[in-house]
Amino acid sequence: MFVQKKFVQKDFKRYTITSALPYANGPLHIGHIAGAYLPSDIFVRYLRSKGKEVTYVCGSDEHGAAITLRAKKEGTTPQAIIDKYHQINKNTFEKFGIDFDIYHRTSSDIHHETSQEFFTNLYEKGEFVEKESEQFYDEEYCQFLADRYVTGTCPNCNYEAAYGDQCEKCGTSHNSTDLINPVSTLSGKAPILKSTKHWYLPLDKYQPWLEKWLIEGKKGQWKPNVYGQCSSWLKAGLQPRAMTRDLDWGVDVPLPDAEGKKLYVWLDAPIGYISATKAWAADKGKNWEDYWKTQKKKEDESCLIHFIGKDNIVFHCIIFPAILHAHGGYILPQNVPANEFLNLEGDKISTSRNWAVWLHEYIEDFPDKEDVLRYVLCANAPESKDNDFTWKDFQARNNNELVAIYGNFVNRAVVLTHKYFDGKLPKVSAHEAVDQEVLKELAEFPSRIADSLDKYRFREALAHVMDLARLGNKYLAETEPWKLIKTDEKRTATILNIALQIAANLSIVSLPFLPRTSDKLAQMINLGDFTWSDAGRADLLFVGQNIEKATLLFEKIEDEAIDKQIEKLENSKPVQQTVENVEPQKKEMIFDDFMKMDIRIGTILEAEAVPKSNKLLKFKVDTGIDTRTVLSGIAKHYSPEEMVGKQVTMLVNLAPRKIMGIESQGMILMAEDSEGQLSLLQADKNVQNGSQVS
Ligand code: B3M
Ligand code: ZN
Repeated sequence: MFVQKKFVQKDFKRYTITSALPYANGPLHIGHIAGAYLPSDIFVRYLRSKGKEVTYVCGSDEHGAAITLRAKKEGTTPQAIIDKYHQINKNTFEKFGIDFDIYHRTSSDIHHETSQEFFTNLYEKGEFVEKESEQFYDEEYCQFLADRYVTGTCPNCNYEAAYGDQCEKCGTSHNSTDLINPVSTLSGKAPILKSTKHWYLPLDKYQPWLEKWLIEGKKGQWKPNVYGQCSSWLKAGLQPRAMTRDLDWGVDVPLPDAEGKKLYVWLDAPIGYISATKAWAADKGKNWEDYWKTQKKKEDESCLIHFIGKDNIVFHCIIFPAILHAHGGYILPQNVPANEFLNLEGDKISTSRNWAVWLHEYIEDFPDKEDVLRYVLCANAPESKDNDFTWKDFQARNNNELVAIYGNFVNRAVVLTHKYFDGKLPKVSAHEAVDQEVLKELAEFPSRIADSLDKYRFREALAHVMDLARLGNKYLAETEPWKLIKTDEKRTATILNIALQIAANLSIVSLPFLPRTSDKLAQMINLGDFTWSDAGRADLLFVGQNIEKATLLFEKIEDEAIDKQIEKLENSKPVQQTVENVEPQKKEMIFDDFMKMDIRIGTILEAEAVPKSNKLLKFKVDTGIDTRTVLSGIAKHYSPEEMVGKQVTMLVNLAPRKIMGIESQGMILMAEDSEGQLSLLQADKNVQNGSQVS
């Protein structure tokens, strides 16, 4: 666990919370959720439960090469791509209970205007450096290669598939011409260099300011993984970064001499948080500036927090703050609690390899179990290092923790109250030592959980929540009300009252993590409108009030459901087939022997059965060299009719042989499997007869 020595959670009166804007180029998977969405949603629900004013914004990032490349891959337009995935992702977030105030779009007019206003503001202040420079260009596609259009070896860590603007492995941001062995993702060829004009943000100029604000100001407050990355970039020295691109998709550069130029997606995307807030505020009759602008009095300023994955650190901690600072009048992030990556079954999550648990599929496969996934992703969150999600762990955490601890405790307390007290909250009489002890411990939980949450230690906070359920179970196990009822009804009443007060507390403190469960529990015990500050009290439920019949908060997940998921994943892997009775490899031969064989592509002109043979077919083949007769033992596998017109692969310089009185002038090549099934070897497209095979 990281140490935050100087950490002091200042109390802000207003919070602006953002989650990274996912590219609208594909659906969401558990890695996204664990990184930037679940922690923020937990934090927002916690702040709201404390009565804080919060606006929580997110939306689709709809610009950049991520979108245009996807459109190319799906054979459609960028507009069709963003419309499709924006809707899918918006629905998925809603269904999963990620409670944004707005899920906006960077293709909206208000966003284009807002980001152009930023550009113009910086331009007019002379903050940009205008520079003509050589950039990569694909000659075949007649296009400059911005960002993801070019890949190559990272100059920092040698990762071979780094993008033009960023290496996703080590997180550094670079200029595309820094890449080693660059390759165009359009043509697959090495690009040429061509001169073009762009506007650069002189990050080197802001270095001293960043050192003061970040290195001095955030020490001990920001998570070590975030702070560490930032300090090493600053140590290496910042370089100017182009803020414009030669592209035909994105926000236009608002200058008269900038035909065909767009804003760099990483300039406009974070401004998307501001435009989302503007759209939300306009709708709600609020003033967006309260959430983003500096105020006359420091204490009136909003607390800005960005939740992101580690690959976005440089943009949120260095580039965006530099832009906000250069613009002026804006608050800066108080914290950027970035998470590391979540792996899946020991392997990196990958969209292209379909190695992922897709959220929309989870919601379908496990209806009403959103909280289970929230629980597992939080309990296992990649907070300080990369972590692994496995289906077995998912099942174990559900069955052994949610069902056996949380669900079991609530169920026992509610069922016993119905059994002995007709579903009415029984009265407390004198407290015994065991009661005093449990009530003292109960009172300590809310601040313990809050303390972890204030430090963005979500796993730890959730573990405390589960400890409260454990405390409840332990209390029931020690006091044994099911035995006591026979001899001491008064005492049993006290115990069940206390147990249900613990359950009421459990509902309050688990609300940020398990919102649906918290709600279900609150309804079951008829808990009134309480907030975080009420947690710890033992009088949240009133003597005589109704307790509803117990319903299960969690259900056991059987092996079958888990095996199905594992199988689904396995099916997305290419399988290595090992065949048992495959023919052993023949003796090694030299290249010259291979070169002696003259193999050509030919077309079958005529085909007929050979009389008295059930194996042989006789063909007339156009070999490109001549037309000749060839016999082949494939009568059991192909009819003469289906062979006519087919292209075949043929060994043409095999010495002629007489078979059943007919001379065969070559051999048609075939694959034979271990069961003796034959199939023709064919070129994968029509080729000229006489083409040589080598
Ligand atoms: N769309 C990159 C990503 O999805 C980018 C985040 C933007 S946050 C302003 O990882
Ligand atoms: Zn790298």
